Amino acid sequence: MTDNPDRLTLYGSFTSSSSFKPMLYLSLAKLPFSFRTVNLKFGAQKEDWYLAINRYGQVPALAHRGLVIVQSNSILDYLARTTGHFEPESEQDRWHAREWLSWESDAITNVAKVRHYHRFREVDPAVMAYFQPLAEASLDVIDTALIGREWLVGDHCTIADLGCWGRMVFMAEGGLEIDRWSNLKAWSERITAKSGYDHPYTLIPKKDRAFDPTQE
Ligand SMILES: N[C@@H](CCC(=O)N[C@@H](CS)C(=O)NCC(=O)O)C(=O)O
Repeated sequence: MTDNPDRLTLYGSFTSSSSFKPMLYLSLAKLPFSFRTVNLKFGAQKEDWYLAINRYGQVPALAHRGLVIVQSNSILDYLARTTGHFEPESEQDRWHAREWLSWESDAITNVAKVRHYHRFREVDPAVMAYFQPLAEASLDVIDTALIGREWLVGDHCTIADLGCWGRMVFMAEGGLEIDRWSNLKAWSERITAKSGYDHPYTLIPKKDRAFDPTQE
């Protein structure tokens, strides 16, 4: 696939919650883009061609108009700024959404860790005993923040919702049952009901693919 520099190109993997976040944005916003798969199972993220794109050797990465953006929350920020979707209305709320993204990379990342240790890498039980309460505490924070509200910021779905939900989307694979958090569950159902939503294993292709929603 030859990448046109004016076309959004997302690099990612279907098992990756970090990849799901920008993928979800692009799918819900119905934007045209190209997807390039980076096979984590075979270590493609550490190959020279990909390290030249993402110095951290991780997915995702976004290429657009000669720029390369890495780190899923920076990508969400970039997409919101350049395409205008899922961006809060007021200046204060735009910062508020970005505060959530910064917090999620400290806190909800523990949900991703618990899932990773359940699903991909067996760890000493003491490691799990450390991360599990941190993961649960982050879900408690989201659940409490959603009392009496539909969305984390303002009155509509923003990058804060996509970033936080996207990172916790595999929580069940970590043994974290969503029924325990009723506000969080109702919020997730508002997101999953959106046109263009699908589970990461379905939404994120396993091979390179072009998405052209207006032509489909
Ligand atoms: N803070 C990064 C985390 C990225 C990350 O952890 N990516 C994982 C997949 S979810 C990855 O590439 N793992 C493979 C590796 O680290 O070698 C982000 O939000 O983009």
